[in-house]
Amino acid sequence: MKKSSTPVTITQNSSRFLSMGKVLEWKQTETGISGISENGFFKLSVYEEGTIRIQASRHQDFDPNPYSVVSSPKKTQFTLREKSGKLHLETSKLNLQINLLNFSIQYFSNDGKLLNADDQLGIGWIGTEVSCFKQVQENEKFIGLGEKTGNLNRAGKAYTNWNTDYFAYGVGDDPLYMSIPFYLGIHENGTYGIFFDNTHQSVFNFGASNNRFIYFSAVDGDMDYYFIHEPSVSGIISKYTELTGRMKLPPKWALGYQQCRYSYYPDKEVLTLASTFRDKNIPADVIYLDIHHMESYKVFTFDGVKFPDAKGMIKALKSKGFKVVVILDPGIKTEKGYLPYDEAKKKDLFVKYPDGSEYQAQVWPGWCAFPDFTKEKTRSWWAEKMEFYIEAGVDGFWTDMNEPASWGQFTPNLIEFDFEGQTASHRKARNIYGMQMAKSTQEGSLLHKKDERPFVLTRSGFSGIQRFAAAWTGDNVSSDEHMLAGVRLVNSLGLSGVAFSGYDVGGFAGEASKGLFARWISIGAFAPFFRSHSMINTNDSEPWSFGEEVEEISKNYIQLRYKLLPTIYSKFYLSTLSGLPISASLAIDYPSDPKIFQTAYQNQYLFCDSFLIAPVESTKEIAKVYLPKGSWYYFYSDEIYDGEREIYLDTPLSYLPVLIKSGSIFTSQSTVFNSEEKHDGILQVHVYQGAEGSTFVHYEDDGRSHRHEKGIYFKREIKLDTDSLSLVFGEAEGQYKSDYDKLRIYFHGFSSEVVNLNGKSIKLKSENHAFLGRLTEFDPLPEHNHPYYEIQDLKYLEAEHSSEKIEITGLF
Ligand code: NBV
Repeated sequence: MKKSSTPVTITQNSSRFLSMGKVLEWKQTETGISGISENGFFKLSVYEEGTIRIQASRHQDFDPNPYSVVSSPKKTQFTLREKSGKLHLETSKLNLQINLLNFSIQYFSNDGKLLNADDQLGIGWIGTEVSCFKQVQENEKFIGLGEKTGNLNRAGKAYTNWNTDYFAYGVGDDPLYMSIPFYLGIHENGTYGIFFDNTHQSVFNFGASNNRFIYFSAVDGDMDYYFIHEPSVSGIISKYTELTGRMKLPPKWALGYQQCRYSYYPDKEVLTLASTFRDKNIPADVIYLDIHHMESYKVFTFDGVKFPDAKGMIKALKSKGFKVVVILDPGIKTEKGYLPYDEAKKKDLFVKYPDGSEYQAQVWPGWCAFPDFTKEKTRSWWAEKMEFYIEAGVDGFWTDMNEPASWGQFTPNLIEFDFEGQTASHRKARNIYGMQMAKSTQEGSLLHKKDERPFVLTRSGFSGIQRFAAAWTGDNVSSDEHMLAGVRLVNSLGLSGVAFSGYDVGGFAGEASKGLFARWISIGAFAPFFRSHSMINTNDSEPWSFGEEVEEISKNYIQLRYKLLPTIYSKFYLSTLSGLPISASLAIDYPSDPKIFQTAYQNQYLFCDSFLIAPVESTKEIAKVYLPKGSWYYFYSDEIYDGEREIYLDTPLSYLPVLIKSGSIFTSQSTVFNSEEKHDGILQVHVYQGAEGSTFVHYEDDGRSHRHEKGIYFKREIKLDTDSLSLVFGEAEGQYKSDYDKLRIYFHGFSSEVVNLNGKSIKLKSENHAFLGRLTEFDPLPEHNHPYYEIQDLKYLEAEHSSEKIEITGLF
């Protein structure tokens, strides 16, 4: 194209839509294209073959976005040519065609299929509001967007990203606490992802109130989005998390059961709580101290009356095998003489009005000032202050109210944040505030406990939050619909890069019925983050608070969680490498199966790859479950079902519908009562016969330090090959000695009586195997007996467990 010397005319503050308009100039750059159109500046950068960043701005200097993206463009081959009024940018995976008349872009896969196309309105502005309009492809489904209520398929609805403190939100309400402006489009031609890197309030409209387009927009800032195309949904999530980062391996105790309440106090009550878990043989790892641990809700204090010897109490909890997590709220009481306030004021670390005066709002402690977590100096100050808790023996941190929340819930937009030295108003900084508080808290833990992996749990966050914290879905309500909505929230967070998340089991607000608590805890046992929590002034809500039957059901499922820790921990490890979720919506592996999007089945998910979980209301005794392709084993009895069909399953409260994918492998261990307790030394390996095999990665390390980063781990692949009918344990990698000295390999669905172990013929043993214990029959009438499932005559093999290769053949 001929270079134009026409200067760009920028019309300010138009109240009408102003599109990019005609491209006036463009040039090839090292990583892509940059240019000028009638109404804006643009830049396209090839990050890698399948990832292209598109920026459009009213200003020559594009807005820097310092928070979410942690990777830079990789050196990637691409070609650029101009043909028939279009610019063609091509990589080995993508072919972009940019219309020079209106800067609208079409995205094709390398085999020429249209993946995504801008509406001819393309990108444009109304005042400062920037939008990108896109056509909808036939039968297109939209998934992701993080912590959003509603259906798995978001088509037809619009969502706002504006981090909001929302007590007892409704199951269709929006926005909630965390914003992740990333979604995936799925249709016949393929799958793609779009991450809109703009921290301002944004809207994603997937076709609400119009039949022409979908769009995403933000109240200010640039159009700055990443288009990601890979052949699979999982490939796209992996690339998105390559851009925005992945979680670090959490301490193993954070995968155990956690007990919370607003609030447990005084110290005696906390100690009794701990003893009750131990007395009742209900496994648990963590007890939380909510806001009543503080003196007048002042962070970095302990209430001297409720907790006269906090250190001593924490020591006693530790001796019972408990870890302690404390809540941290950002609001700092504006009280002269209260050191954290005086210090932060003196050091100029608070959020301010544009005239430099301190911004104050009311929260728990009364009038508060707010640390400006978008400022490096504030983050290090906060991190240093955390010594107070760590010195007392606290193990983990829970950042709450970090939207930030305040009474009135209407923060004035003019207040200012440092934004890494590029001062920004609340409009730009709000959505990032919670994530920076979580970052600073993670840094604090690392600063004072150098050898320990941090655990931070956050309510608020933005794209990239997975690098710093686990997330929970805030103040839910004790109801069946909330229980199921929580599953969808967690699955959606998983689609959006946040693998480590959970909900308040039992519901935060309101009262759970016996049945609801029982069902919820059984579902929660299959959530990445597993914690019960409840609101002040509600009934007790511990696993034993709902009577003997619910206590036994809870115990069964919590014990099962601990049996499955070897699988869960291994999956967490894999997730640190791939960014893929622990609880995976079926849209990841079965995106082209329309059934999985149906209301009846959209809550189903795969936990740790092998477990198909079908969450079901507490009031249902029978449920319809959809089995995707393949065949599936009823977890508790090994009854086998063909896939691609709906089945009916009995769903007594004591048996959540769980099915195991044929051909898969998982590991388990003997019951332990906290994650650090010694098991019996036997690694149980469950192998399921199937048409297709699989590879399971078994991973171990010390569970708490950073030594695994220096190679002190034990890792091996266990492969079921259905062609050679063999099971091979590859030679183990790493310098950690496995915690297991024996193997017990269970063969589900196989008929072999004798197998070959490293060339030696071995006769298999067998047992009746139960994953859950039998419930006590409290009612003397036999017709009220609880169902009980065992796998009859399950064949198994015992072997030594070392790091050497093991080969088992002769399976059929
Ligand atoms: O700190 C009290 C609660 C906490 O228990 C809950 O989990 C948070 O989401 N917090 C909100 C503050 C007020 C709740 C009404």
